[in-house]
Amino acid sequence: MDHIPYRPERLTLLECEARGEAALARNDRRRSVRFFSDEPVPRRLVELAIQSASTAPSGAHKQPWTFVAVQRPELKARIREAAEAEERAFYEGRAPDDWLADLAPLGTDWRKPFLETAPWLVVLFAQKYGLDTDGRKVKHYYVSESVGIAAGLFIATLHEMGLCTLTHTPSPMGFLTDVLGRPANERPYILFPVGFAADDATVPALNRKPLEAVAEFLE
Ligand code: IYR
Repeated sequence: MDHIPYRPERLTLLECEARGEAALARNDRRRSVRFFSDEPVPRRLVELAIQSASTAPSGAHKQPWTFVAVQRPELKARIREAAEAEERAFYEGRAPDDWLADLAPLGTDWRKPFLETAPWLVVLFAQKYGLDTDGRKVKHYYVSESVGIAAGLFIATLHEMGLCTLTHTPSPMGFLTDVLGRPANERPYILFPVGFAADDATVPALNRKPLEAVAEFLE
């Protein structure tokens, strides 16, 4: 592959800090949302968030992800029905007590109305391997790391755009493969409802760990 010059914007250290402060302030205002407005979101906005996410670095630049953006009400209803069946089994039996205790402050339960209220459900699939044009397998590397980074960029871009989402992982998520007719090389990674927050949306009053608790500097 050719190598080409790369000249990223060089800021002064003061500008670097100001940008960092601004990014922190903006990211610190982001919250996972479970109460969505049913206001439609233009497809172009979802396209932008997906394309932005797809700039993520990936193992050997294999870009091992597929985003499936669902707007059709009948598909959203099928996804809700299947997700709620799994969630019900989780909350009413499968979940260990300590897990339920950890979830109690979030106030979640098996009901997932947001899966129909949000105008879009974007399902991110991780490709365990790729397929070339002849249908031969292509090796993928560091798939969960790569897809996790793409998920982070997707969330950050939606937030930047004033849209909201939630990293929803009904477990197990195999039903998404069936409902969305995905190929055998893809496994569901995260289900993102996407939309504007409801006017009366609430979020748990949680705190973020301070810098000292999440970082260690060895200078
Ligand atoms: N998937 C369930 C349970 C759940 C699990 C975790 I870990 C969370 O951070 C939140 C919820 C649900 O969506 O309710």
